[in-house]
Amino acid sequence: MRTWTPPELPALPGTGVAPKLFNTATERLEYPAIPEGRAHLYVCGITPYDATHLGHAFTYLAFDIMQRAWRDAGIETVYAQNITDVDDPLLERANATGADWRALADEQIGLFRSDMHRMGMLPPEHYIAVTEQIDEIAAAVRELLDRGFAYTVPTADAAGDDIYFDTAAAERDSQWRLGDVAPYDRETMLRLSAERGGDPERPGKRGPLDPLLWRAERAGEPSWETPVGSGRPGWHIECSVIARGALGGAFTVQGGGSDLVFPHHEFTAAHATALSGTPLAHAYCHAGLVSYHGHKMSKSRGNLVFVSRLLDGGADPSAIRLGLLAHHYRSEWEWHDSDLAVAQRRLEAWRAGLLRESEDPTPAAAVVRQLRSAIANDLDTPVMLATLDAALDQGVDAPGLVADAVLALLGVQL
Ligand code: 5CA
Ligand code: ZN
Repeated sequence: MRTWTPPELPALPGTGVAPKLFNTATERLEYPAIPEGRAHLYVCGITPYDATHLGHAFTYLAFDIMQRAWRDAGIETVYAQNITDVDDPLLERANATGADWRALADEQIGLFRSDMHRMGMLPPEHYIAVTEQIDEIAAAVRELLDRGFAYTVPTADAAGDDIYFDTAAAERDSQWRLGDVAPYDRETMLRLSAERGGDPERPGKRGPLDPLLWRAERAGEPSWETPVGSGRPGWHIECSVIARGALGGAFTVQGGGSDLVFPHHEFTAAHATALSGTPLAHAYCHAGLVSYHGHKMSKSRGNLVFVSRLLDGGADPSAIRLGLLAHHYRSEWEWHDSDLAVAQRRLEAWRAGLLRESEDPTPAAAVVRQLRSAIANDLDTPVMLATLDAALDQGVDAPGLVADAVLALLGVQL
């Protein structure tokens, strides 16, 4: 899929250091492996309806900042993102509104692309829709069947069988173990599976957590003719195949919002390990979930604040970025409508501070050093913002350097 034009990214004097990142899988801060100085990042993309809300923007901004940190440290980045452009909730929305699912997806992908561009987000080098990789995904399902990691479950309402991943077989015959990614007990996994697209109660499965790999064609649903029958792929195998196809084995970071830890990232990793014998990623990083009006901002609840509406209403994209960056990417927090005005005031204060004549200006080189040390500490943007509040309140000796650092590391235009 087409992406969007990259934002300006000034080079700063000297180099930063590679960031230490919190790995969900080990629950520790780590330096994930970056072979040959190239960091490979996969971030789970949108299901294209109700895009782009501030929860989405917070997650994509976290991984935008991660790449800015790597680039400033002299590390090249290769970024892949998917689009889940065929999936139950998208089809349900299209049915409910009488829209064609393909037209809905295309319109929302266009809106997301425009929002990402306006927000100054670094675009992925590989931007891949599920519907562009059906053959590759079906081939992976075929291989899982052939190697005993998958089984069929008969259907009452379809001509063919559904296909499921055999969790117990994978634990026995591959290097993957349930819980490798998600630090949860079994009871929590069962609850999350039911809440997040799984079907632990479905009769005929070998294990309740076994996830769907292939859904046989149902009347009125889009489907593709493949070597595993006519139908469409399950959710986790899509990201597993797209990520490995774009980035290869054991890449640097698998990312997304924390609602994806289980079952999505657990089974994305399980499928990849069963297929390739190597882990999917060196680290699994997750952004905290943004709430609004007391609940997680979600399409199902409808409590959404759209980036495009804020921008169309005259909001400065840099102010929206500052409103989000005021929270550490792993924190769970609530957006209040007043947050935008607070961020706008901060942005204006910084812009004024840049022009301030001072008797005793803060050395810009020291500001850059402090920004680099904060971003290297698990992308600590609240500390970066506090550093800039203090420095710009006092005035700086080299405003151009500070403006470049703010643009390069935070994507905020002063
Ligand atoms: N298509 C799948 C991933 S393969 C999906 O989760 N799509 S999504 O449109 O629901 O979400 C897109 C991204 O935004 C995901 O990484 C998700 O974890 C993240 N996200 C969704 N809601 C929130 C929220 N309220 N706060 C923070 N991140 C969120
Ligand atoms: Zn995904």
